[in-house]
Amino acid sequence: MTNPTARAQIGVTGLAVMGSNIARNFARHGYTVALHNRSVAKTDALLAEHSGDGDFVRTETIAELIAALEKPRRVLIMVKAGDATDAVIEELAAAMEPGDIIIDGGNALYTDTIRREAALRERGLNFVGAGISGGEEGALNGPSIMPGGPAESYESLGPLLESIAAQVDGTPCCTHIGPDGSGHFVKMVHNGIEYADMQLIGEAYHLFRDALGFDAKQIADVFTQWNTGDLESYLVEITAEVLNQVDAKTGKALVDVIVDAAEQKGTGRWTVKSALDLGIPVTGIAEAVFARAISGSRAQRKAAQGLASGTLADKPTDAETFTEDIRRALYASKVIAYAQGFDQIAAGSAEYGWNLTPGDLARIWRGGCIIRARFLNRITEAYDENPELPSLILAPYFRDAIETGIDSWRRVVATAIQLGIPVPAFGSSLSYYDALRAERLPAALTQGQRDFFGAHTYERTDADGKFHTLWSGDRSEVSA
Ligand code: NBP
Repeated sequence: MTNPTARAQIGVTGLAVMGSNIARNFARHGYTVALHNRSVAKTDALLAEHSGDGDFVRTETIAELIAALEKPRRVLIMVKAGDATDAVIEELAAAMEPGDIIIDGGNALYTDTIRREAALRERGLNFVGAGISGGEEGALNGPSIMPGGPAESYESLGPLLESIAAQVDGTPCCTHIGPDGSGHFVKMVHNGIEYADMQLIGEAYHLFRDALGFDAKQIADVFTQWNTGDLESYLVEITAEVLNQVDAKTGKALVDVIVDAAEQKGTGRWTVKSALDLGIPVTGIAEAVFARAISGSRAQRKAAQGLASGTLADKPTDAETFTEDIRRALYASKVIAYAQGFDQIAAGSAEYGWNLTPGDLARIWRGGCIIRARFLNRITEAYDENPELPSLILAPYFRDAIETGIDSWRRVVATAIQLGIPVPAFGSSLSYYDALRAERLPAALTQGQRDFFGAHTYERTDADGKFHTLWSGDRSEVSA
């Protein structure tokens, strides 16, 4: 007999900022949503404030939550990532039946998702690790959703997720990413790219402030202007808003009274750790993570103030030209950051056998998420045209964009260095580009050194095989 109370299409457990907004988003799209939170107060607060959003079922225990759901049961977990997620999964799994679906929408580490998916599969349950981007606002009005897990579960779950996701040109910003941890892996790299994008914008701001002497309002105006062109994006848009904000207490630009020490929750760090394991140079993302760490080393920074700068160059006098140089440098560096992120996705896909489609990822990042940008249409087009693209910078559009901006990019990096302004992301992106296009890198010397001290062997330009030299003046060479 059908349980008459089992009428909810989806359950949400974990009703803090993200969970409550996603639950409301489901309800606004006509779904009956069973609500659960460890402490009932959050459930009741949601119902008190937002019951008008749609049809909710209030539950106090996991048993009640499970009983409120139609089959196959679908429960979205939106709790703090880590141990809390494991605890909630265990409680849900114990109460569920084969074929039911557990979705983890938190920021889980993808290797945890791989482990959880395997364990739940053994128990006949479907586990979907879904990356969700867009913060509080996106969760309510349409996030970008990156669900991994078994393809069968997407048949039942996909339509619900696609209906609450952001929509761009009639396409939902949600698609089945691939097996097990792929959704959270892709979300992790998305966050890494977000770090790089924010760092590059920060460096541009720094140059405007210290190389051109612009105040926050002037810089805000530049970003507002840039948001009408190729750089149009959520991050550029909110940069202008942040810079325009006036502090109610002092009347100054708020940005000038905020402590200059950036925090991080860890997804950028995860991206870099994973890239190191995969052997992929995500220099822009790594520099962004390190730049936040430097900014947060407050005691060290205080102690280092007043250290010699050396002789600094004069500041640029033609503000208009230098502004355009910065715009081009920002665009080119951003292309590099995305190219590196997509390289990491390709490497992760190969390592774990996920068979990911890069063009689809760019497509679902066009709306809802923090890195949404006009630019992503170009990435989608590039991968649609050539899914096997060896690097995004080889796609004709991006190749041309870099060619147009290369002189500006070099001027910006050189000027910043001569003025003592740190530009780690602009600089490392340019070095990455130069390294990639170099005909001959100094790595031949590195190989010689490695063979010298460790007999690690090297390859020759004129013969196949591995070689080892008996160094120290002896010219003999032996095949390894
Ligand atoms: P939080 O990450 O602040 O987590 C708070 C929620 O976790 C509350 O519902 C809390 O229940 C529950 N919880 C905790 Br803490 N320990 C628990 C346990 N042992 N058992 C059961 N429930 C437990 O919430 P959030 O900021 O809404 O984020 C939710 C997830 O979404 C996180 O994984 C986050 O990384 C991810 N995310 C956040 C954003 C964002 O912009 N904030 C964006 C994208 C993804 P309680 O009320 O009883 O304490």
